[in-house]
Amino acid sequence: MERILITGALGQLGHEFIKYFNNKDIFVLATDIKDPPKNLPCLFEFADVLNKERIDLLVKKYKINTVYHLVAVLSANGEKNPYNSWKVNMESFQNIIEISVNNKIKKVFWPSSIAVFGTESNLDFVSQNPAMNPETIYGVSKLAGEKLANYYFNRFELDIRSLRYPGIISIDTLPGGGTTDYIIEMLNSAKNKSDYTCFLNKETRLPMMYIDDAIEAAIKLMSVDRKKLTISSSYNVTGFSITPFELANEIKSRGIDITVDYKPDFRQEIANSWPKDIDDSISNKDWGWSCNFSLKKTLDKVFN
Ligand code: AKB
Repeated sequence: MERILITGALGQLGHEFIKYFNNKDIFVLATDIKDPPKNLPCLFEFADVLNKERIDLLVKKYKINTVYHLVAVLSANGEKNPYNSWKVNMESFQNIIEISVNNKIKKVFWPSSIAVFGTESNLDFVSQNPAMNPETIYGVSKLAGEKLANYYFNRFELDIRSLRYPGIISIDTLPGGGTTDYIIEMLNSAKNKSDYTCFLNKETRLPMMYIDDAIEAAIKLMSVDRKKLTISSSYNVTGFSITPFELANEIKSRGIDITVDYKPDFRQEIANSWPKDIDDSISNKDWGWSCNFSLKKTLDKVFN
């Protein structure tokens, strides 16, 4: 029987994982450093994952055997304070690793990102293991985390599983401080019938994925027999790729009248170092991954 701890549980992914596990009647302890909403359907404890003793205590108290460690400062926010981003992203992961080894945690899920790539990665279509020189502190910390995952699997057989997420599209729960956030902002503007100023230029192609696919991918990866996994760092996954201009046209083709302006800011440079498209065939081969949500199906969900 799984007993799951989710850190950073009130973020974009956390909310959806809680919903998913709640529907399956699985025990979940959600932790975060923010106030939980009143209707959170699971146990909640305030806990800063930089406080190792507190997390260790909660793991013992609630007999946790699986961890979804979702705490992260995303790419754009990360550039505002790289020192703090490294601390939050890496010290928290190192704490979770140590606690997991000491408490014999069965499995850890930890999201990586397309931010691990860089301009030498053949960005038109990145393979699973190209040259990787990330240009953001977020990307550097995610790549370092991937190396840690690989190291601790080899050293202690700690079963950490990870996906390199593209931009994740959810409407109910907003992300915070990412470079792919424009897509959610534009979709929300369209839903609210307001115009939108995009912080990326109109031709910036980036990979995206609908939230249901993001959850499904993680659950699938977490449930497969470890022997099937040939990668112990992080797996490429994607849904579809799109530019802001193409998205604006798709929205308009649904009869929604939206004016989109383009005023690229510092996030443009980040996006320029990220993939346009991703080869996720190894995920397909190893654990049967394929996305369910095309662009059309995603927009049907968003606008229905
Ligand atoms: C970001 O934009 O920073 C994130 C990501 C792709 O990891 N959404």
